[in-house]
Amino acid sequence: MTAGTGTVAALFRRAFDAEPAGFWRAPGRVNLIGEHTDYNDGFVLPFAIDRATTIALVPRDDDRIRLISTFDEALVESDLAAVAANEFSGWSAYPLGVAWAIGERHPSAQQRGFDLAVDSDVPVGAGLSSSAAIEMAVAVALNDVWGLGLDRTELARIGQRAENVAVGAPTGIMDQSASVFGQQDAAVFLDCRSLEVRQVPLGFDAAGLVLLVVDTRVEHQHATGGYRDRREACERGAAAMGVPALRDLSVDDLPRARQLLDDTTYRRVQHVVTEDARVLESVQALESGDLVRFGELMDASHVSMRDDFEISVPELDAVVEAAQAAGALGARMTGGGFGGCAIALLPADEAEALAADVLQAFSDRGWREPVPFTVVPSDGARAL
Ligand code: GAF
Repeated sequence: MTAGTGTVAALFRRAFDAEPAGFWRAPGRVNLIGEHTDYNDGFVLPFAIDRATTIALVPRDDDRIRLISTFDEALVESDLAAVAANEFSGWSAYPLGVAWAIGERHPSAQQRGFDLAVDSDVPVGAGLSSSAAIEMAVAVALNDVWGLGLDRTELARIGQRAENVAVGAPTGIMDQSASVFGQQDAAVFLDCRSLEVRQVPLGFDAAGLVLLVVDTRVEHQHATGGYRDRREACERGAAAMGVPALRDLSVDDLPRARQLLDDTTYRRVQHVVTEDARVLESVQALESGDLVRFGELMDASHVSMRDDFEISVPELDAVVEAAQAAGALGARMTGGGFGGCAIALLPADEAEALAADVLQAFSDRGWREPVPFTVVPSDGARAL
């Protein structure tokens, strides 16, 4: 048996009384820097983490689809006609949405039914892209068993389309790209307009550093509310400035933006424009081994998200403040915001003390107990 497939293999056998044709795995992600820049055609720098969704799948000779997951162990039944009609409910929207998006983007693909079991250790609702992990595991698996021959950029596009249409969350392409392009010890530098990818070596381990993630357990949703509102503000700002996307503005355009835009829209625009610049400078800093400068950029990114984009929450700010007090090189919230996780880059031998400080700070304020853990940059979606 392939390492780490025991749970999903057992579930598959129990549910379908058969052997899977194979196993596939796709990771979640943290974003090091570049938040809410992806849907503005800008730059992002996430990495794939060592937490992933593992699936077992067998293609069928008919059109039936059966799904089961370790989340609830309830069998979901569907078929290709329901998929083509975009009819999904609950968690099955992620895997079935991928099948739908393949059909939409590649009408000549020979689709057949399948039996699928899913297991994941990416925390759900924590902003570590548990959804992209399922989407990309299913996308690489169907690419293999249906013989589609699609490249990784296309698989990421399919995942994003599933998320946007089947799940209904107006998200960008960062999370799916991180999940398919991840590499050990490297971040994924993505230009979200050209979809060009470059792996940026991180060298945290060699420098004696770790990336600590703190899941605040403040839950967020991107299908509704603040995420959609921020995206609309960015589109309004770009239209008022006469550009296709905020990517097309530089910091030199900000004085004009301040004159043209209302205060809130201006601050949303200022975040995105300065964040794109911070991503580019971060790549330079990391490639020249200047981890101190990179840490400063992380801190500045958090301030921009807290004050201008207004997507932080007190729990995320508290983690960042505790990290800075503990001597982290840098710290920031990561992901879409309104809850989820914060990250801190700090010496490995100080991570435990910071985790204890954070637990104490949350307990003092009567907040839900957070979950701190370290992550390492890992390989992207693949067959096992
Ligand atoms: C979420 C979205 F899914 C991404 O596309 C991205 O916009 C991110 O929030 C914010 O940077 O993870």
